[in-house]
Amino acid sequence: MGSALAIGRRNLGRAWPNPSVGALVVRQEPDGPVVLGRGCTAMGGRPHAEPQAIQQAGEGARGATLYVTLEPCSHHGRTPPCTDAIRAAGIARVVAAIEDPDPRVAGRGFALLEASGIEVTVGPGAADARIDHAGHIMRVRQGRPHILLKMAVSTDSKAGLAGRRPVRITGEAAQAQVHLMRAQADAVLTGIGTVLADDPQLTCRLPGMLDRSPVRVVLDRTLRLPHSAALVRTLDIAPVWVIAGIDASADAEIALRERGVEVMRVSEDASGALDLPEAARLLAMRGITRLMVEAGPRIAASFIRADLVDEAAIFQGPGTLGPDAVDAWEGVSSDILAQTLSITDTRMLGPDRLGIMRR
Ligand code: AOF
Ligand code: ZN
Repeated sequence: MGSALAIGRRNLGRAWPNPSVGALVVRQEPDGPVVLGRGCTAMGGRPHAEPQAIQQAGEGARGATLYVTLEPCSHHGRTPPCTDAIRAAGIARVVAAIEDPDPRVAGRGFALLEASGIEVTVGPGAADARIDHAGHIMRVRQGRPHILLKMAVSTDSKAGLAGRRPVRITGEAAQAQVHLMRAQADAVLTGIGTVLADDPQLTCRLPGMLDRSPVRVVLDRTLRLPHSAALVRTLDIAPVWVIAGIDASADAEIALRERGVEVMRVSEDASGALDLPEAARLLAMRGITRLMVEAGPRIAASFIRADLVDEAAIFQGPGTLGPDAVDAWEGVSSDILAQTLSITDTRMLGPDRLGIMRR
């Protein structure tokens, strides 16, 4: 199952709207198990993992065991049910990490397999599978993506210098990790303030991985996104979706659309800011399962206050920025995060410490 999970992780960030599932066809030989086929949900979600692993195994699949990180689907969706392919191939046993919460499946896959005399085991690798499929589970159960908040903070809990002068908080290894996280996200969200101040690309610039760049989402209530922004100039690499308020200028929307930027609108909350739960629902409706928030302290604080942070990646650099610098937590104490999330992993990336917190 560990191998199936590793294969399944390959398409995190590009299998959406589907989960990135891993599957292995294994035969027990006298001198140990032999892997006959491997599969991972393809880009855009089709084909599913199981038929690919089964096809690779060919005739060898007859009587073999299928390891899969999610319950095989039983519904006629964009592809025929995986349970059909498993039965037709003569697989004798299916070992799955977790049940698929999609209401079209939800246990029916297992029931169908058992009804055709296939032995079913559920549970090995479940904890890891719940993390890998967190986006799918959240989208199906709550109608919003799994949200990862990325923050870079100094030792004195500052996020940047006042007056928006650029400052480097973390080093190269941390930057590479951020780019890897972008690759594994379906979409990365930032605010128009960050776009105007830093002009980021939000692409994945690890060598050879530009094509793993996520959809770039900008919260831009009044449609101030300049056509000259790096985001707009890199539309050939990955899409840009702008979330605007209901009252934003229609002319600005048309002009951005003509440049190839997608514009969507959400209502404003009582404080006049964009309604974040509504924005999250909208992104899920468009198929986003894994959202990474890479924004300034104000947006980070709003996501925390709205209880929309499922996972936090806090990169802490070794330096201090001093009392005049911008507070990383904008009045929301990081203790609030500690009330809903707990630290599951810490590691050093060169001089920087990365802490991962999860629900
Ligand atoms: C599997 N194997 O590799 C994946 C599954 O629209 P469709 O037909 O692609 O179905 C989408 C649903 O299939 C998705 O919501 C999830 O429940 C399941 N994903 N199932 O058997 C796979 N990616
Ligand atoms: Zn399937």
